[in-house]
Amino acid sequence: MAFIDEAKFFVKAGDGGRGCVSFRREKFIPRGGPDGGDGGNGGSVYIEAVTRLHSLLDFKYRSHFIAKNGTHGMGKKMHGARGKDWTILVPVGSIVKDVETGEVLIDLVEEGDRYRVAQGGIGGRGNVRFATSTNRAPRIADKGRPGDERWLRIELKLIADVGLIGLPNAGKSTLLSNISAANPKVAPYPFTTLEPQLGVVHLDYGESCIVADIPGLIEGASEGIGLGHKFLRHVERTRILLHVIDGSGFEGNPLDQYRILEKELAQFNDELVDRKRLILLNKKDLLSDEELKAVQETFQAAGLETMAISAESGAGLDGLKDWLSEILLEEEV
Ligand SMILES: Nc1nc2c(ncn2[C@@H]2O[C@H](COP(=O)(O)OP(=O)(O)OP(=O)(O)O)[C@@H](O)[C@H]2O)c(=O)[nH]1
Ligand SMILES: [Mg+2]
Repeated sequence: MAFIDEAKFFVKAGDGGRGCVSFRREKFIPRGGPDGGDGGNGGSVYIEAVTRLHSLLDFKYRSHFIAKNGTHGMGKKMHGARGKDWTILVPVGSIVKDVETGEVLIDLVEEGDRYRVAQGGIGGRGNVRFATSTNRAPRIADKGRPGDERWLRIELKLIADVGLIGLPNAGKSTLLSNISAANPKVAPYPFTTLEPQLGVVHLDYGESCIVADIPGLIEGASEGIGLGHKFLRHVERTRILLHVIDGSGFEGNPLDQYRILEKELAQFNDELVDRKRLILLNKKDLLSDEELKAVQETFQAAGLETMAISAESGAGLDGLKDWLSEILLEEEV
């Protein structure tokens, strides 16, 4: 499932420090020569890709990245200090464009890919450098050059690892909001989610995965009924499906809800039948222990793996994350 996350930001490299005009003044040396040092170079702004980031969230909080200016040169031939560079860390898979021209500047495909997006200004030369045989006491020095500045756009195509599927009102969005920082709309009626939503779920050992919540699916979805069909193609690329079922909403055979939806998935793309999946019996808080046990046994008897959770209260969600960690790590081997 691919989404484009994007942000606009401004980068400014540091200006070069001014060169210094100064003359040596020492006892017993009446007319010391020039000794003004050069200004330091301004810091540059870099962009570097890291795998541990998965979103452009940081750009929501900061849109200006300004590297330090070089300091001015001083007497006694002391050069100004270099301005500190600024490195902006971004997720692997980001591309950066120049806002003005629309030109793609960089495509960050691997961890450690690093590019300079604004070059620091060169420091000005101190008066020492202007001394010649005819002008031994130059009173001139360069100003530092200004650092580059420009507006950039960053775009990131996110691929979800896990897809949440289920009938409308099953609690998919509630689940996403409880396991990630995403904030999808939740409401006690069907078809609340109109557009797919993504969330990053943090797992053990610093691992994380991206979970996609899509609008609820209904019978006939594969033929275009309801909203969900439009987004089914997105779950095609996920590695794991979490089939969320409203455990409290059974009338008749608890497997019916499950089967309706699985049939739609299979009709849409029969490869989805073999996709790793877990059935989440949600809203377990609304069931008595006996009811829950009965439902779970029905699924088990059909050879299906279930986990009972309450997306709302959070019960069972640690277990769900452990399960995800295990499967995702396993799959990477
Ligand atoms: N009691 C209880 N209510 C829950 C639980 N999880 C979700 N709900 C409620 O169920 C209703 C539907 O939740 P949503 O998360 O919007 O359901 P959804 O599956 O995203 O629905 P669509 O977007 O329409 O497909 C809301 O009123 C939630 O508060 C739960 O674990 N226990
Ligand atoms: Mg929803």
